[in-house]
Amino acid sequence: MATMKPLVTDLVSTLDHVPSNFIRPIGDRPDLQLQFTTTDSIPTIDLQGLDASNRSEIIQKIAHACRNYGFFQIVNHGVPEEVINNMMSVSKEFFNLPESERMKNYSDDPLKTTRLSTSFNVKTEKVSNWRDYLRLHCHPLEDYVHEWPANPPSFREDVAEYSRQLRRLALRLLDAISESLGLEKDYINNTLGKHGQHMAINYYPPCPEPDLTYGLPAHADPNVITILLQNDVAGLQVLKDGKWVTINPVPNTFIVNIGDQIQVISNDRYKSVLHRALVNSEKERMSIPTFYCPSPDAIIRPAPQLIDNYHTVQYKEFEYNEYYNKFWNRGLSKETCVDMFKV
Ligand SMILES: O=C(O)CCC(=O)C(=O)O
Repeated sequence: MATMKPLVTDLVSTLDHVPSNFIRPIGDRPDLQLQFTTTDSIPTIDLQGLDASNRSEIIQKIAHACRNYGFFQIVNHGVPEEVINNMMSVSKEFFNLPESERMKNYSDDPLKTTRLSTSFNVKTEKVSNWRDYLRLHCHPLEDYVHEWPANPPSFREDVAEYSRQLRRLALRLLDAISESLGLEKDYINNTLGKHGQHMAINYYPPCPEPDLTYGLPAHADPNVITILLQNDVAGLQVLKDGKWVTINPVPNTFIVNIGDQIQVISNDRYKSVLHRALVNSEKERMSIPTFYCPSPDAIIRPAPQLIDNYHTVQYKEFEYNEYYNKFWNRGLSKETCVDMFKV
């Protein structure tokens, strides 16, 4: 029976309606009329010269974007175009594999470090999302690469190279964000313990009724920063001053957003902002977020340098593990997880 198929990818060819478990309540549905009419966007920051003469100017731009948007796009980021193209092609090839081949990687256990799954957390959620995803842990690479899919044949090599490049980029951005807060360059780096790096390869098949469901509903990211690559199909929206702003795809550009842990470390100077993914009836959409994270045992707290009489302490201290488990088990929600850790 078609509805027994676990992945949306394998359901879609048999459907001309969205099954009832995907339908959002009225009042919580995307407004597709508005989707492409907005001309607003997020700042674009050119990283050329970040490690040399333009550093202070770029850091000021980063501070402005983190304070006012929680999101920015980057160009001249140093990741070779070929590495990006290989990552996108091998991901598409993976989702085009026969169902039996893809399903070798399937699991609905959020604790598994390599898994193909669907929606968000099928064990806890009431309404499903129009998304399949392959989730991978990427750092340290040698601990995880052997778990990754062996098919397509170049998958491990292409994804490993992309992960190395993205780690380098994430570390440069963390240094810059640290400095933009007036902290030592390595303050955030040192807070993260052994560091973690995860990746999702999100696959959103065309949807027969995209006005009834989401690829992913509004949520903020639980990690430190996210660096997202999207294919040439729009769908990502960011909340800015109460309005949803569509981030149209620009080739060879990454979208960076502040996660909840920077909101905590910055003692609320920077905000982890709600975003969501819409689907459409014509084209498959793909997005590949790299989630840069603390190690599970890292202790997270507001930086003492950012606490004073005007900025009283906003969060209690916690272990990242505790935060991350709460995030996965409570479901995606407009009430961000970070509020549960307020003093
Ligand atoms: O598909 C997108 O553009 C957003 C993905 C996202 O927010 C996520 O995977 O957490």
